Amino acid sequence: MPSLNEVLAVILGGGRGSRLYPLTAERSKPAVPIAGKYRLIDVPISNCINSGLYRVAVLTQFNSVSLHRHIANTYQFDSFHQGWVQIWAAEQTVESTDWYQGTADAVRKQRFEIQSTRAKDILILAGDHLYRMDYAAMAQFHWENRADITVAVQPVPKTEAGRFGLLKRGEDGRILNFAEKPKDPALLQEMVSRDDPERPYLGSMGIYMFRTDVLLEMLNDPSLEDFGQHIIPSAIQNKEVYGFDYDGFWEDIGTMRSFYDANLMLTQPSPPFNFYDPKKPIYTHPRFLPGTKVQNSQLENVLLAEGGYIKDSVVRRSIIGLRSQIFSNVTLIDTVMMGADYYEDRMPAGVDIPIGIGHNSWIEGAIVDKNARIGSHVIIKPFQPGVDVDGDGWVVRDGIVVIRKNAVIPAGTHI
Ligand code: ADQ
Ligand code: ADP
Repeated sequence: MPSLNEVLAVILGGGRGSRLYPLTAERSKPAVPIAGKYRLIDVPISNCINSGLYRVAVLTQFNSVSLHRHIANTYQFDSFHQGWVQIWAAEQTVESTDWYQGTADAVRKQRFEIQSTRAKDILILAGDHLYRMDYAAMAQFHWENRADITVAVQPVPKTEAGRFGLLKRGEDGRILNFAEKPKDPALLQEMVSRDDPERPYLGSMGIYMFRTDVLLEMLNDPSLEDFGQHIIPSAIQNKEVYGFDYDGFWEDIGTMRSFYDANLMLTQPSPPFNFYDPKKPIYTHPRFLPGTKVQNSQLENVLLAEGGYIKDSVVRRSIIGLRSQIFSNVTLIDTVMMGADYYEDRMPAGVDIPIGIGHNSWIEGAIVDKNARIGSHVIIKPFQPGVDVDGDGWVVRDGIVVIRKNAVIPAGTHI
């Protein structure tokens, strides 16, 4: 049986990142902050570490400084592990002047790096999922079945079938058919794999384990650009493909709505996903910040990160990120406040609003990106789902108001 030391994890860090724009305007998607003190990339990397998988490559199109800093400051293994976490950014070479096209193309462009690791198997992961999974169990299953490809699958209800790649599993456990996000009723009927009428389908989680030689051989065909659309459907024809069952909490948080909902879910008394698990923690950059000081305020279902200050305010169902400053008489509801990168000793020239939220402001249904300066007497209310608007320093995406990183929202603004 091979060992996890012979497996390379490759995390798909995102294409253009347009679905999370403007959170991805100045950073790559893996560096987007989540849950007040983490970044999206901490989830799959922590799953790798907790599974005993210590070689991790993050593929990204956007080579952002904050992602580099975060990886360099957080994921350094000691000399007993021989592990590493590297960023493989899209680069132009003599051979290729294109940036990554689809997900498989992103991996193809790094085939020499992959070969140089001499890994026997490659675990392909997405960078925008919230879940905890033991990849060691998946690897064991892959090796026991002598699979070419193993796809992590979960039960999917009828209402969500169109969002997933669906797999049809035969008696012997092998995958016989695959349809990427099918809509056609006849095809959907054909893809039923489970007896359960509530959740009759097996959906691909976009998590794949490949024998390295099988993957590299398939990538020789330049028409196969995307895992879901091309590689997996083509593999069904002539490769041994198996489905590995997973039935825990799992959420794709790559859209503004799902990202927002997943953050607010964490403020519930017993959320279905918890960042804290003593056996399988989610790791992040250690920071040595003091506790957040809360003075004369009312907090209800709040996830509060360190280093902040809240005075004479009311906060409900919200995330308060690192170094957040909330001044007096503020009402904050259903909001994801990402916090600040630094404490400022003095404001930049021409700016008279400090980082944080000014007095007498009402902020509801928003995502406030890092280092934003919201003046006093500002009112922000959510829009109807589906509404998109572009403003100065803010946008509305699917009804959620997003205050951009470093934005200055003048006193008295109503959004
Ligand atoms: P999607 O999530 O729709 O479906 P896709 O948009 O290709 O697939 O994204 C997969 C992952 O790759 C995401 O984390 C994304 O950010 C990243 N990514 C996309 N383009 C990239 C690029 N050019 N370079 C680097 N990273 C990139 C997939 C499968 C479905 C499955 C769902 C489960 O295709 O079959 O059901 O995932 O969510
Ligand atoms: P985090 O603390 O969220 O992990 P980073 O690793 O990106 O975030 O750290 C915050 C970064 O902001 C640090 O690199 C810090 O040097 C930088 N920083 C500090 N002061 C300022 C400033 N005045 N303007 C911009 N960036 C600053």
